[in-house]
Amino acid sequence: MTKKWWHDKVAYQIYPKSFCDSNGDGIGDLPGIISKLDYLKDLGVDIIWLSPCYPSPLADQGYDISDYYNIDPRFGTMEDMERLIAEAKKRGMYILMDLVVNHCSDEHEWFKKACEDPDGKYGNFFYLRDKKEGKLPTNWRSYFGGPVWDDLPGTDKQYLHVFHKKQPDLNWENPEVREEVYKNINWWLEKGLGGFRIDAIINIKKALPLHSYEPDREDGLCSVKAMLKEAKGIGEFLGEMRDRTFKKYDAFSVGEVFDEKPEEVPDFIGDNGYFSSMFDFNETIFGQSEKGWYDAKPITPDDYRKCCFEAQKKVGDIGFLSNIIENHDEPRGVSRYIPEGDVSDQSKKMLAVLNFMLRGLPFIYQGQELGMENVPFASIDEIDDISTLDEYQVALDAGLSPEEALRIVNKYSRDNARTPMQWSDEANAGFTTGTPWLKVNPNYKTINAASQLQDPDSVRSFYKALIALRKSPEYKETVVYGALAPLWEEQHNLMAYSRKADRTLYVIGNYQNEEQSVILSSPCKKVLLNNYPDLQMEENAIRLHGYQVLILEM
Ligand code: TEU
Ligand code: CA
Repeated sequence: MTKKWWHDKVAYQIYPKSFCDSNGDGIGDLPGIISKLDYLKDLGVDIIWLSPCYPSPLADQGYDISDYYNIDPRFGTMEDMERLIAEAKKRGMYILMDLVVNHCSDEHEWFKKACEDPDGKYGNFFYLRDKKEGKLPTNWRSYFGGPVWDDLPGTDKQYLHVFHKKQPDLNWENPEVREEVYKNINWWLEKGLGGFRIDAIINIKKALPLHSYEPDREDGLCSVKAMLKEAKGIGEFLGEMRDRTFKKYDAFSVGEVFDEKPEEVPDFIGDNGYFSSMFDFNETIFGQSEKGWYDAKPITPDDYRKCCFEAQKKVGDIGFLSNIIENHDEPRGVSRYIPEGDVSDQSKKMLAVLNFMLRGLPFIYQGQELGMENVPFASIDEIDDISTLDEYQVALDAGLSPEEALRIVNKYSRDNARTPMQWSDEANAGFTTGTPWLKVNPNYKTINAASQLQDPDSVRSFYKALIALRKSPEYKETVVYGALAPLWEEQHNLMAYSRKADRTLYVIGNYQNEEQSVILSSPCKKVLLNNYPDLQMEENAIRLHGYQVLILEM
């Protein structure tokens, strides 16, 4: 594997709407982000991924873009964006934007022109089909519920949207669409961006001709995934995109890739892969059900370990995964991966180490470094997210009571991760002086950045130490490139592995409240990180406290 500039970095995802509001309108913005660059630099962050901040009707919170060459006035101005890139650069940091090109907004001028003249140039920017009474072109169910087809306003046609109806799919088969995408990427890279996170990209290749599949729910529709399984040839688009854009700039690109087959890993992230990296979603998709969130199976510590190791094995040293505990589409990782009732600073630190020390590029989602938790939503009226509103209805339709459906929402809602960043114990967690667009998690008085910055034992201080270890001259090579091998896999509720390069490190986490022991095969030279003040070790036997985690040099 060829070494790349970004391999030894640490990345951080910002959800701009909820990060920091500089002008009191209740919406986070770019000047707010600029004011927090020193906070991120202090933590040890090098790469910052911004979820979309382009002009957007915000039907899907910015993942519906109406102008790819601008900044939404709610988030700031183009000058703010240029200043952000420059200020980041001054601090040795890189900015990534979100590339959302499976679809645009129905308020984008391409779509408006397609409505005006569906048989003209812009009609071919989308998937349009003649409207037939009582029959949809295909029976696919959109990711956000309901059929993927809606009427093209003012015409006798329908258009395809695999996400929300305000997110019409772009027709990647049309070379003119691809040219527009490459032109836009290069325009931003010229501005000095470090690269892109690439949204929902596996959806760009449709199986042609479009047709229906076996229904998988009583609504008579089928998951878009049935079609994606059959779609071949996405590589031609992705390879072309790489060659025409990222490659020329040595830019970083991380793909939101799902369901890749083991034999496709080299194509995606090998030495000349389509992307620099792709996210490991093996843990987040665990237990998913075609029926919906209400039917999902919770993940246990042993499942979590298995998912991480599977992904590591699949990729090996072919390329570099991007490892996450959570993102803006997922509940908070500490609430999901730590058994209920066991969530504590100790267990949060354990989860941090187990994920962070995996081979790959660690991505921290805003607030994760503080151990931010899921939000107790008291009613569905407190929810903004379209996906959650759909899943709530799906649960009700399946016969769950409103109370049960709300419990599911509390567990899986994307809004768990989207509440304002908790900066301090002041009003609205110090996020805004106005009224926040989404409710603040009531636990902000105890979980916030200001208090954790002063506390050497806080979750944030622990993250900072973990990041410093990845960057230390002595251990960098091993933490970044070391081969990973699982340890003591037969032990229940224990996740442990070695990382080997010029040095050998052991990462050991006791994933339960009860103590348990491990026997080292050789003596340990040094304890590099420990989430407890003490270590119970006799000869080569270590008795681990509940949720104790250790990084040892062997
Ligand atoms: O998500 C794509 C994705 O595949 C979805 O399955 C997502 O995991 C699901 O909506 C969760 O409920 C990306 C973005 O990350 C997401 O925020 C957007 O809503 C979506 O694309 C459409 O752009
Ligand atoms: Ca604002």
